[in-house]
Amino acid sequence: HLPMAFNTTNPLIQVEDDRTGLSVETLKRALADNLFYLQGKFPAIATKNDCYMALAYTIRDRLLQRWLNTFQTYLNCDNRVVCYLSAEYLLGPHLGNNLINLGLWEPVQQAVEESGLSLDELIDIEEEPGLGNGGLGRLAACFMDSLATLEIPAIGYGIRYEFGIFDQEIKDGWQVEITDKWLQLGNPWEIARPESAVLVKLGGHTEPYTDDQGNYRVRWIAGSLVKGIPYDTPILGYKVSTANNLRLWKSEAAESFDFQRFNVGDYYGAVQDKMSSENLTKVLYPNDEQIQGKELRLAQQYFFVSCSLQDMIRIHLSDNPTLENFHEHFAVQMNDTHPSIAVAELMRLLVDEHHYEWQRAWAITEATFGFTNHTLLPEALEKWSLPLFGEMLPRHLEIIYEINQRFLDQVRMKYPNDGDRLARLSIIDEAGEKSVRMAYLATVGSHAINGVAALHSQLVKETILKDFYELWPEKFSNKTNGVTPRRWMVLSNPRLSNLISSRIGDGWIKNLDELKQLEPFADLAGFRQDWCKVKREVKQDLARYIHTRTDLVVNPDSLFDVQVKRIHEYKRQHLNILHVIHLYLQIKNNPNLDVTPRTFIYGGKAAPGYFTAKLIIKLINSVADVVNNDPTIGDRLKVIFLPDYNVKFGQRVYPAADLSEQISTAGKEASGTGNMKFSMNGALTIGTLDGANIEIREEVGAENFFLFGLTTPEVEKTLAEGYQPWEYYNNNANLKAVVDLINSGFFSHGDTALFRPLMDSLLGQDPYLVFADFQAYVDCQNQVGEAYKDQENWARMAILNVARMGKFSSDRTIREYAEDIWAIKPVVIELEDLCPDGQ
Ligand code: CRA
Ligand code: PLP
Repeated sequence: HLPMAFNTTNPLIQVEDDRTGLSVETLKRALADNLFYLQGKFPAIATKNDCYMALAYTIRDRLLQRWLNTFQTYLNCDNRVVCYLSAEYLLGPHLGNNLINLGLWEPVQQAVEESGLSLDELIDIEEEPGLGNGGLGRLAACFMDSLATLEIPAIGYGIRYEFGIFDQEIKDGWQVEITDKWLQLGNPWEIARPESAVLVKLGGHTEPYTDDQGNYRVRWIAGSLVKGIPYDTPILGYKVSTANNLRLWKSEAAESFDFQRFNVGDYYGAVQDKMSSENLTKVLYPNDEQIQGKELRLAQQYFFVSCSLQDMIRIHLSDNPTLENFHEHFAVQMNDTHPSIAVAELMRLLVDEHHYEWQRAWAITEATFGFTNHTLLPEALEKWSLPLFGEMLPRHLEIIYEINQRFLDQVRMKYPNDGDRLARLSIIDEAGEKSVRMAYLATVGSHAINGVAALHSQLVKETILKDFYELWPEKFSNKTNGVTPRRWMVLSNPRLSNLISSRIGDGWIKNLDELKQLEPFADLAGFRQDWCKVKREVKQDLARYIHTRTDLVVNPDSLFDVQVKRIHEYKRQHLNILHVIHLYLQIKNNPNLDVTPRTFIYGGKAAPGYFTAKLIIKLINSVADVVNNDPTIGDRLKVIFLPDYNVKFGQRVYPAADLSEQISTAGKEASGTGNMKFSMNGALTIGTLDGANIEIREEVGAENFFLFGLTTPEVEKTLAEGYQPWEYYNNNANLKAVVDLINSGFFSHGDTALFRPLMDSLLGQDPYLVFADFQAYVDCQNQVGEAYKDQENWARMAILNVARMGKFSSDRTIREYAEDIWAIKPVVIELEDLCPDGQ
């Protein structure tokens, strides 16, 4: 129950209207009040950030009741709660999204304007929490939005990195990484809860002992202790009263000073421990789909998992006598293998600390966890070498050995005398340097395993987890990713959203399938006209933004051809730029060529240690330099690399795209979610049969999708038959001309060595079949160029794309998880006070 003093209906205590009132007058007063009392500024000397902070606090006040009521309701009811364990949450700024979900946009806009400020500017000032690398982290953020909107009891658990994904600058065409200081000016959305801190052990050794009842037990004598402090952020549902909690852990020293050392005069030694403990959550590893077997990374993973499980156990025991029914209270989903140590940690907590018998503990563990795989790329599959693992987590290594032994006994029973199979299935990889295979640990410890798009889930069963699938086919399923239409349509594209709502109402925002009602409008010339007008305005907005960021002028009537995503060879940004060079050559060779004017827009970060990806960025910028400054090209081609691709920038660029580049090598992109954001905003896709592209094409219709390239089986066959990329180079004059031009130093001021490593790798190995798909891509791009000339028909196709995107709402995805994996039902949160009698 809420303490009496906070009971809003208690007549003795009046919660000030300034903190809850929704009228424009009250909002203005609250804004001024917060500026003065929280930021400590007179309006005359307040910075834009002060005003943003004052507004953010004004909004936070108005969601607090929802947040507290939500938590209280979950404590008081018997419903299951889903706990999403994710090392990444790429949230994006909160303010605009919260205004939309609270339904407060209009009054707040008016209040802000009447206070002499601009809402757009204040929204724009917010530093985004970039606590993720890309798709996986952004997916977690969309899931949190959908969980709250669907009123599903949920807690998101993760890490409060002090430095999130680096900011990218481009200097002389190269990527330069700048540390992200998102917390520098304060974070009004979080509340620290030091009273709920937990302790986490690391290192040390284990000791067997016999307890009072004569039971054999093991105890873990830690080498060091770290304290986890939770920081809570409310995640609001759209126009419901649910505000779920996102609980992120920050590490601190268990004792801020080692007093013994301090007393003997070793001041620096005493502070040392404090510093190394705080390092744990300092920085996000900036690698997307590339493991770095670094000790600190394993420590981060274990730290947040242990904090979260201890937190769940505390919550559970506050209302239950034992942990016997823990799995009935919590469904825990592991977002890839990053939190998979959770399987061993829950076993340790149950067996060592709460003295459950192994088999009972295992049944609880298995019933608790679900595991989502997000990639098949071998370099992304997490493995920890035994010595590193054992040194940091000695008890967990013993537990994993025991899990493995019992598991392999089961396998032996089903497949007697099949040593190869045992080696293939073992959680411990015995080949080469011995290591723990985290995907296997997650699989063995979960009752449900899923991939993130139909093709990917199929490939999971056929490749990396094939033997597990044979063992337990019933555990495997597909959950195709989705994205939230609140952020990715309503917030980022208000013009289009208003146009849609003006015709079919606004029910689609919560039930995206209602977009279907737009279909007949595709045939109405008047609607198509309105559609094109909106698109042009949105493109103009982006053109203005490009101008302020790069000084380049782009033509909003040109085809905006966009590829924004992490830079990776499998995503093939280099295939895209080869096509640009091909077009450039075509025009140079035939200056009067009638080509569709295009603006190629790129954005994306490369992992700091990924040399080839960085070279691809340099190549794009080098091509841009030449093409944009060549007078014979004029307005026909422009190439832009917009630095620092992040959620904010995504919100500007998805709505403005005409063409969405989804050109990964078939079989490599598990799902993609950018592809969905583009289509939802009326871009047409040029894409391969990969990830969710396949399902997007199925939904929007093959005639409204530009398909090219080898299929997954064709890719495998080509590689198996001994792929020779240089044969494509020799046999294709277009490709040869492009490659020769790069190698001649034409884009590098005569430096013929600069792009050699990239070109040599393409000519020699080309593991992602850029050359094999080149001509098909060029041909398909020609079709795109032709199609764009017929603006009426293009608009028609774009409208049909949007109308048929219902499936790709993350609401649908979450409903599937809730029904098939978590067995969770919604709980409606009432905004009236929970205990009107003041008890
Ligand atoms: N890099 C996949 O590559 C997918 C997202 C979310 C990725 C994307 O195709 O859309 O996950 N995989 O499911 C990943 O992070 C560790 O693996 C991604 O974002
Ligand atoms: N980064 C950001 C900021 C995003 O918004 C998205 C979109 O989902 C991604 C990365 C992932 O993009 P993609 O699915 O195209 O790899």
